[in-house]
Amino acid sequence: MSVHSPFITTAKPFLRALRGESIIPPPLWLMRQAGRYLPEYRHLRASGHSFLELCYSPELAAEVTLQPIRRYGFDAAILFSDILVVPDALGQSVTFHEGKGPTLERLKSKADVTRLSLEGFISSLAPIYKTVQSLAQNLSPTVALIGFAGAPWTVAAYMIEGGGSKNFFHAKLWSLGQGPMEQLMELLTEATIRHLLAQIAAGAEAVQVFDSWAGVLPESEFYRFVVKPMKNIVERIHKIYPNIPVIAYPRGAGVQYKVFVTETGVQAVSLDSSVPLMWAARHLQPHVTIQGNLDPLALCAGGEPMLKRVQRILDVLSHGPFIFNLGHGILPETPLEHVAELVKYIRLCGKTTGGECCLHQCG
Ligand code: 1CP
Repeated sequence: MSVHSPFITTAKPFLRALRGESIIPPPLWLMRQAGRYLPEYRHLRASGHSFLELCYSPELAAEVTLQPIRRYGFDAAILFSDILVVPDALGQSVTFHEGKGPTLERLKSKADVTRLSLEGFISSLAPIYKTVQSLAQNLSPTVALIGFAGAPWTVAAYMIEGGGSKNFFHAKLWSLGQGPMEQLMELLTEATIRHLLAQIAAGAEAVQVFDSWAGVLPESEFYRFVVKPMKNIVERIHKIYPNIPVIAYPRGAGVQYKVFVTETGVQAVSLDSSVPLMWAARHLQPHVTIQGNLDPLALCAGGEPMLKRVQRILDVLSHGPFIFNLGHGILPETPLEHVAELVKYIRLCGKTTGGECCLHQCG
């Protein structure tokens, strides 16, 4: 953990965990914690703002970022934005339809990739950095601020498919040489690095890189398009900001989480819900901080089925550096009281680890 400097002290439990400390109870935040499950977000969205308008309005984006912090007191706030602001700022048209997800003007040829440009990229994203700046100035002293970006492969997949996809037919063909994949990956890696550096310059204290579709690639393409770009991103960030922790989320990587961790130099990995806990404790946690990995459906279910799974995660992972989170984003259908129940449980019962489930004593 090369960025874990002994000279830096912080009162923020989230940052301490990222620097390698085991913290009891563990710090907690949830992927997609700002968004459609919150009535205050839906209210703002219903007042006529498009999703991208929210992302590019510093005042509104800061407000949405803070909504889940006010309601639940999480240990970290993640900037309200989206991974697809990068293609938008590179010149590809991106629109979001409520309830349907994003639509992009599909990349079909080398000429389409060549038309994209880094010129003006950072100035197009300037409102986002302004949001980060205002959040950094106004967050409470115990809450950390996370900046983020999509990883090049996942963003490329949306750009090539023109939106979400079931099988990533076109993107995978590009990865096998039937499209200008190297050119697109090079552009996206550079754009991702610049976008993350600008968020850090504006006050982000850690960054998370979302590779939500890493798991659809076979071994050799996983190495070329997931591991290699991530290693490059970590190196470039640490050249300028050696103490900023990088968290990666290579969803669906399975046993390849191990090579990902040892090769990329990240400080933390976010685990999807399919990763076995004992395997992660044994093979990953000695090298990096672990984040995760409650199934978002267990949070939807709530009650004892959720709490039993939460306790098992605490029992297995709280002995090393660990941040509690979900295995994927919170679902819009999630009842608010289940999130409150989860937070209360982690704060109270996360204090005991090692198999002493206090399901009925602390509640
Ligand atoms: O609290 C937060 O996390 C809010 C900030 C945030 C983040 C980190 C949003 C807001 N999106 C993301 C990341 C993101 N966006 C990912 C990576 C994480 C993941 O796998 O969930 C991905 C793949 C996207 C792309 C995207 N944007 C989708 C998924 C499309 C698909 O393939 O299914 C969707 C639905 C969006 C829109 C979006 N982004 C964020 C919100 C709140 C919304 C809903 C917009 C709305 O209708 O109001």
